[in-house]
Amino acid sequence: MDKYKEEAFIKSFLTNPRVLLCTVYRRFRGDYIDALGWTGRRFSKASAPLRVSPGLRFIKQNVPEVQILEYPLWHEYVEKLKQGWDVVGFSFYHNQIGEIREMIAEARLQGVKEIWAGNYGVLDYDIPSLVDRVFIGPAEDRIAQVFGYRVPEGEIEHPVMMAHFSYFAGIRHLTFGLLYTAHGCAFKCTFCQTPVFERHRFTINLESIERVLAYYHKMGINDIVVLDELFGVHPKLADKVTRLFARYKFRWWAQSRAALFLRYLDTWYERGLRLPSVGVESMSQSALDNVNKRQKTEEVLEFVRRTHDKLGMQRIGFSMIGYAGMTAEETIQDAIRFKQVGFDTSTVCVITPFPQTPLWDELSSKYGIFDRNYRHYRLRHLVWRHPHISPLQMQYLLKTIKAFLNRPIDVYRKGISRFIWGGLRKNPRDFLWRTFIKSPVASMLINDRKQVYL
Ligand code: B12
Ligand code: SF4
Repeated sequence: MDKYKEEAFIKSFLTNPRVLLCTVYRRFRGDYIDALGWTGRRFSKASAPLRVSPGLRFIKQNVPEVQILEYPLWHEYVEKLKQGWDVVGFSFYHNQIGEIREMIAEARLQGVKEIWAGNYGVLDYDIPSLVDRVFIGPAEDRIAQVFGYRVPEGEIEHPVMMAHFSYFAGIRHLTFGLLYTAHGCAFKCTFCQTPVFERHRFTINLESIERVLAYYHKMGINDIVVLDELFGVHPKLADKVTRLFARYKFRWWAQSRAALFLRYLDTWYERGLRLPSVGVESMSQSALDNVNKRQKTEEVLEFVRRTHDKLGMQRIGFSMIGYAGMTAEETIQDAIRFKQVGFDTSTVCVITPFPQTPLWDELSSKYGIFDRNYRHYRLRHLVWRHPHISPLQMQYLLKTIKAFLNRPIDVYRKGISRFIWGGLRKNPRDFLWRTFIKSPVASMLINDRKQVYL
């Protein structure tokens, strides 16, 4: 804590409000967000239960006066409320609004006077009428001001946050260190809320990233997941961060655009990139242009071609179905073209209009959004009146295309041949040691729920 922050903390100590920030509750003990929920999990039992909230960890790291509660059971939440709070705030996504409404009602019942709402769920049009204060975008600075100091955008510090991963049967095989290096995006895809939610673009404080990476290394972590939507869009920062990845010999996963991966491919591969994920969306150029993706299908083909011989690399492609201009037959043809591209894992979701996006405006005015059930906003349901496809047909298409894209035999064959065989060929001793001994042992010893602030 710097001197200014320390003085402000001491000065405001006696008058500080008691602030509790909380995620959605869990329905039962084993109920967490599965970070792999978007893959065709039928083919594999791989899972990654997310038991930490990146948003809340970031706030606590930078504003230590708040208390955070991550994925409590309902009774734990009620008990916590009884401790008496001036403010209770909630961090949630759109699909969790139903549960958050129950939590708000309980907090009001217990006499909490001020309720805050943060994270992407707040873009829903009903939220301002349910809470006293809405926070759109990163909230560290605005919350710090409640305690009498500031956290300027470029000085936001990174917290420790980790997620366990299981290849099968829920047994812990490795633990990912999570990293988030930059807020905001310069693109404006019509289906995406990021341009509305994150109005400023800025990077996370580099020294704090260094501290966190050193800590992950000390804990025996081998694998890093970069949560950024568009890794590489800040080249200087990406260069420094990837050098650190190389120093610690991390294997890392990042999502970005095909064009950005192509620009840095060889350097990043040498520095440990093993799981690049690309938002392909569709292999129809007119569908891409209609959602303003600003991506050429040739860039995707080029990406897959140039990564083909990279030993140990698993390439993941994300696609969407339910474009207004496509019939069921055209949707299937698009899926066939997507499979032919040759990603090692291909994922598919249903186009879903989220509040305050251009897509929401377009679909509600032209066709009508008939399904407002929050739980259906998980990219698996057709919630608007598609001109050619019914909701039931869409369910069937989603199921069939998922199965078609990821036939178990292909997934295991490619997984084994590219990741395991590729890793073994590149550096057998190191691969065996890190994948089958160091990672699982470290993972058994790590408690991801423990809050660590460096
Ligand atoms: C990592 C990630 C995930 C992870 C982890 C999510 C998690 N638990 O936080 C996983 C893979 C699990 C995931 C899943 C999904 N995700 Co997601 N995800 C992201 C991603 C890439 C980064 C989020 C992140 O960690 N950011 C870093 C932290 C520091 O930022 P933050 O969370 O925004 O928190 C800041 C502010 O929001 C605010 N804040 C947060 N909480 C609170 C609380 C209070 C009280 C206050 C005051 C402020 C505040 O301050 C924080 C610090 O600055 C975003 C895209 C993006 N650019 O943000 C999409 C994104 C949030 N996901 C999205 C979607 C659609 C989904 C899924 C529905 C997809 C699916 N097919 O199921 C699921 C739903 C998960 C669920 N609830 O069941 C959408 C929007 C979601 C929405 N509108 O509800 C996004 C925006 C992607 C996109 N561009 O469309 N996701
Ligand atoms: S989908 Fe990705 S590239 Fe497009 S606006 Fe959203 S974050 Fe930016």
